[in-house]
Amino acid sequence: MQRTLILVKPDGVQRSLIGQIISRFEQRGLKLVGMKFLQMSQALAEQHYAVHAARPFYQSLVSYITSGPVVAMVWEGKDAIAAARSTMGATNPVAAAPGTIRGDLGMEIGRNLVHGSDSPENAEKEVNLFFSEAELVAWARSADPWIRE
Ligand code: D4T
Repeated sequence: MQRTLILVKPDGVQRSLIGQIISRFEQRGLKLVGMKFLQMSQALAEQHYAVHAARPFYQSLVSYITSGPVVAMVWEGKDAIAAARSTMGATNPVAAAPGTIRGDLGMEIGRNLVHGSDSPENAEKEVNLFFSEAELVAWARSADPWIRE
């Protein structure tokens, strides 16, 4: 079973899209095991986006992600990372397929509504950055036999 960190970014919160975005992951069949609402500090944003520190868009990325509250979630499932990323759509919403979160709701790469971990290594790091193990809930979902073979 895999876990992935998903963020509803400040534009998703400000545009009242939290519920819609959560629904996409929930309806897909991923299982929610952790959730919190917070405003990211500069330090947390710099840690979260450390891999992009040398990129030209880094400063605007950090100021965007710290500009308002975010919803941080951990979703669990078989191939959760790939499943979540396909639900999110391509990084640039203009290139994202219709039916994906970014393809349906976004227009610009700098306002792309959601973040999702891109590898098991990064998922583990990112989950640990936002959540302690005690904040993650192990629970049995009654629909599981209808979602997983
Ligand atoms: P995140 O990390 O937000 O889930 O996005 P992706 O995994 O889909 O994309 P990424 O790591 O390549 O980029 C991280 C973040 O930077 C923004 N960005 C990216 C940007 O503002 N301008 C750019 O040219 C690129 C490549 C969008 C997502």
